[in-house]
Amino acid sequence: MISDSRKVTTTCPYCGVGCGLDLHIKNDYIYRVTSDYDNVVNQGNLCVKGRFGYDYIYSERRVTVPLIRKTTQKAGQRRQAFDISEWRESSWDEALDYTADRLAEIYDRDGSDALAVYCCAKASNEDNYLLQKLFRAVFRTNNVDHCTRLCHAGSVVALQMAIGSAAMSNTASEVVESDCFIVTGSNTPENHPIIGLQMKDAVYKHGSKLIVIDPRKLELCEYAELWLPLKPGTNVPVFSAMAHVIVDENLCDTKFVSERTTGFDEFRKSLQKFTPEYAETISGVDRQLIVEAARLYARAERGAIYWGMGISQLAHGTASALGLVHLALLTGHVGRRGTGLNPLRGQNNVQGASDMGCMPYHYPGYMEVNNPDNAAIWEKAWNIQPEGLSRDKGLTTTEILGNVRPGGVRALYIMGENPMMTEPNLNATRHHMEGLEFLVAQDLFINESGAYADVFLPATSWAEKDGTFTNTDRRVQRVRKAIEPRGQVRSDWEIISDLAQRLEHRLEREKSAYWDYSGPEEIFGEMCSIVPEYAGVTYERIDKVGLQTPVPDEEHPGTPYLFEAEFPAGKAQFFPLEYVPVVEKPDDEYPFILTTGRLLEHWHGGTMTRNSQLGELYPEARVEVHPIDANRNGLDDGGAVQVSSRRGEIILRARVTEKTNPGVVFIPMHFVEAAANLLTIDALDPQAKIPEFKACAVKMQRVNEELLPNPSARLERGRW
Ligand SMILES: Nc1nc2c(c(=O)[nH]1)N[C@H]1C(S)=C(S)[C@@H](COP(=O)(O)OP(=O)(O)OC[C@H]3O[C@@H](n4cnc5c(=O)[nH]c(N)nc54)[C@H](O)[C@@H]3O)O[C@H]1N2
Ligand SMILES: Nc1nc2c(c(=O)[nH]1)N[C@H]1C(S)=C(S)[C@@H](COP(=O)(O)OP(=O)(O)OC[C@H]3O[C@@H](n4cnc5c(=O)[nH]c(N)nc54)[C@H](O)[C@@H]3O)O[C@H]1N2
Ligand code: SF4
Ligand SMILES: [Mo]
Repeated sequence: MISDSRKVTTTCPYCGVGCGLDLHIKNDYIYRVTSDYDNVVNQGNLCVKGRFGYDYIYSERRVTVPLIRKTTQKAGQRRQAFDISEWRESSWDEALDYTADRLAEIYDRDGSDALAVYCCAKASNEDNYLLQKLFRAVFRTNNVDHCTRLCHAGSVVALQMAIGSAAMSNTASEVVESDCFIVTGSNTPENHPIIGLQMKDAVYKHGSKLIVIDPRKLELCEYAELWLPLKPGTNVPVFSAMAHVIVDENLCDTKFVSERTTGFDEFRKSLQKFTPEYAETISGVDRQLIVEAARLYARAERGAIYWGMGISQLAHGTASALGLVHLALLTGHVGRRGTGLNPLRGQNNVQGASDMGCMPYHYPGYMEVNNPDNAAIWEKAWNIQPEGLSRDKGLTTTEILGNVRPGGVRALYIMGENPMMTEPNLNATRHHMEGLEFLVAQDLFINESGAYADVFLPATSWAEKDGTFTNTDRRVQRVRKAIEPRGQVRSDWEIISDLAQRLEHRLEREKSAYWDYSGPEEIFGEMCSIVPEYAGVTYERIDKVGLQTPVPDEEHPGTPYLFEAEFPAGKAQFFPLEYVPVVEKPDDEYPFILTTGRLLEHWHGGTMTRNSQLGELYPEARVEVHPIDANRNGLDDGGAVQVSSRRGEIILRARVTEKTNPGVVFIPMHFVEAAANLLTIDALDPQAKIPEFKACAVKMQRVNEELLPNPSARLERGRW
């Protein structure tokens, strides 16, 4: 360590693994990141983002002063994206008064449900708790959601239906204790790298058998005993055929099924049609592989399932996840160490933002908003008159934008999200954004969505504030202020509490909720005093090592794995499933299936990683095409190609690789100049409202190199 430097221990701002970071600081500058070998989450390991990706906080494109748009929107006029010159700098007082006035004006005129908010799975528990409190307690609306809707919504609905709890059941590092584990729809080494490392350890050092079920030939396939390369969108027949084999060959844990589940008989009947032969015709997976996978998982002493977006981001995402739940219920592979149903949560604090009630149907602690007893609890806690809070379920993120119209949603508050990159079918998303009457962006950068805002509220990064994040295995960990905030930026919670006080004053309420917090610890304390799962968590207790929720009281050591004795729903429920094909199947005109996802080096819309040195590691978008398809279409590795769907088109370079299967192409979602979401379809899962990001039909055409977009052109326009 350099002399007179200091070290601050905190939590990584990128993915849900929640690695511990030691930031080494000199002169208020982070010059190095390491991690403690004793850290329970990552044992000193970090991926490239945690170790090198923090420098976006120093980017010159970061906004450090509040901004107000110079011209206001005229009635009926549609807004457009702006360049930096179209805003002017303002004081915090002016920006917050202006925001309060405009929001209050719309609330007075059109009522509660004209307002909506996107919370932020990058921000802390404290920030998110407060923002949903503002929209519920001040505006009396449940139009509160966040990126979980685009993420594990299908898994969450399925797990709630079947067992009554949606969190990851076991601790990720327990994977080394599994005899067999399935990884499906998750590119773990790129997207949860340290869990990916633990999975490789499980195979190489502990003899666990890995089954990969994924349409792409991922790095993990090299470690797998079996790889089932299914066609996108065919999870239900593959998982159901595995269940068919397990039942047919008497590999069920009959005691577990009879004691802890209901609905088995009807479910068993529904499996008849899902023979391995039938699944093969639909999914393209060899029937023998399906049989072997079923036997391997069912015969394990401890079997676990880990899954990601390839399960939930489909118009039948809920059914896909139920298919996995069934496998665990049939075999009793849940409720013990080394087993479990493990949806790998993506963002650093998406588990936390969900726990904090940043969802349209739930208060903090998953208390349903339409249950009057729950509403009464929060009315008391927030000092609101009885029946003051809305009992109506709010709109989901995907519905919020779809309802932008006179008489619908008029104003949107976005804290740290980027729908103009991350929602499906961006041409439709743009149309909705243009129809808003008032838009607030609270972020570090003016991202593609912030470019439409009337007011920009600059927030601190994770390195400039205190708080907590809750990681994928429910571990609540400390985030610590390491450096002074850049310029005039303020913490999200500070901005929200200041705005809330201005609003309460402006709305002249008789009773007002409490907003005058001394800091994040007080906010956290308020939340923990009401949410049972967090009741025993305090900043003091998590000073060194985080605690895994539920933590019902201050003596409780936390809960590494769930459902040992029973499920929250009592008995778990089987649901007969139907196979529903993807919404848009390939045809003569659009012959390829497009699947979208991530790269190790980048983060979602790219706002953080492309403003960091990581950007140089993978500077431009590429579409992955199998050599057979490349040959047929005359595409060369590195050559320019236009990819079009019925909704849009982009031009990018080809990467000819066997990582993808014939007939399937993959485009990462990170690059605005070739935005994958211009192509994706906005079809939704009917229960979870999650879009079908993982399958739509596209065509490809070789084009002239000169048509390739310039990746740096955007940066020059002064937005992020
Ligand atoms: N580097 C990096 N890491 C990240 C993120 C990031 O942006 N960058 N984002 C974070 C977030 S929010 C999330 S949610 C996670 C997501 O992490 P993952 O779930 O790993 O995300 P994806 O890259 O979208 O890929 C999912 C996998 O699903 C497969 N797949 C596609 N269609 C199907 C199908 O029909 N069936 C099956 N079984 N598989 C299919 C794809 O081939 C791919 O391997 O990553 C987190 N970590
Ligand atoms: N095609 C396709 N689209 C997808 C997906 C896919 O697989 N394919 N995956 C979906 C999934 S799983 C997800 S989770 C979503 C993610 O979608 P989003 O959440 O919309 O995407 P991000 O780019 O992570 O946006 C995070 C924003 O938060 C800002 N930020 C970072 N830290 C802070 C902070 O402390 N405070 C504030 N106020 N702002 C902060 C960043 O600058 C950035 O602008 O994308 C979805 N979209
Ligand atoms: S694995 Fe996730 S939490 Fe760990 S360093 Fe990488 S991005 Fe950060
Ligand atoms: Mo996600």
